[in-house]
Amino acid sequence: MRIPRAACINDLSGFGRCSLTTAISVISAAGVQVCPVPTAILSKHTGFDSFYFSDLTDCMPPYTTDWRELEFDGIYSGFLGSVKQIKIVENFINEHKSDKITPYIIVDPVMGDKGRLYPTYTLEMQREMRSLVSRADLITPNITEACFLTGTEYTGEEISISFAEELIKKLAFLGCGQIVLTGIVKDSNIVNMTFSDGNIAIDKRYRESRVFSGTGDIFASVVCAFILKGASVAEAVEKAGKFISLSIENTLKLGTPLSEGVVFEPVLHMLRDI
Ligand code: PXL
Repeated sequence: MRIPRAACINDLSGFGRCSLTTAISVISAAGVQVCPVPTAILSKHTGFDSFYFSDLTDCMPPYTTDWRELEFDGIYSGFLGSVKQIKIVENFINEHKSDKITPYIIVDPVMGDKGRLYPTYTLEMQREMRSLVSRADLITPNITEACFLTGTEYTGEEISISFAEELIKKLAFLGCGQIVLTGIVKDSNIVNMTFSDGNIAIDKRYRESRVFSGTGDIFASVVCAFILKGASVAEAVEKAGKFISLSIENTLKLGTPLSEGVVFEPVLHMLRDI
C-alpha cells in the first residue's frame, strides 16, 4: 500500500493543541505521512497570557531546498507570520508543481476570526495571501478570512446562504478552484459550505456554544488527509465535521479549559474509518 505524503507548513506550538501539533497527529492517524516545515516555535499558542516565541523564517529556505528531490502528494499551509513566509510558501509550491506527482495544494488562510485580523496581519500580508490563495487547489477560510480576502464588509458569523454563495463566488474570482467556507452560524448549527466542480455542498453540525482553540487546524488537517486518500472535497469535509463533533463531545465530558484545545487523543483511532 502506498502512503500519501503531505508537506505541512505551520508553526509548532508546544502546548494548546493547534497548528503542527494537531496536523502531525491528525494526518498521521488518518493514514497519511506528514512532513512538517515549522515556521516558528512557540511554547504555547498565542491565546495564553505568556508564551515563548522564536521565528524560523530564515531556516525555511535551506530546509525546503534540502527537500528539492522529495515529491509530495499534497502541500498544506496554515498560520504564516510574515510576507516573507508567504513568499517562501509560494516558491515551495512553484518548485514542486513541476514534479512527476503534481501536489494538491491546500491553503488554510489563517488570518483572523470574529471580524478581526490577528494583530500580526499587515495590509501587505493580506495582499500576499490573496496571491497565495490563487495558487491553491483548495482553500478553507472562515467568514472573517473570506471577507478580508475579498474586500467584503464583515457582518457577523450568522450569514444567509446567498451571502455565503456571494463570498464563494468572489473567492473563486481570485482564482481558487475549490473552496470550503467554514463556521457559518445557522440557529443551533454550524455550517461548512463546499464549492467544488461548480457544485455547492452543505455540511451541518450541532453547534457548541463554547469555542475551542485549534478547531480550524483539526478541520483543515482532516480535509487534507482524506483528499490525499482519494475522497472528494465534500466527503472530506463531512469526515472533518464528524471528527470535530466527536472530539468536542469528548472534551466537554472532560471539562478541560478552552485554551487547551480539543481533546482529540482518545478518538484519534476513529479517524481511519470515519
Ligand atoms: O490555531 C491557529 C493558531 C496557529 N498558530 C498559533 C496560534 C493560533 C491560534 O491562536 O496562536 C501560534
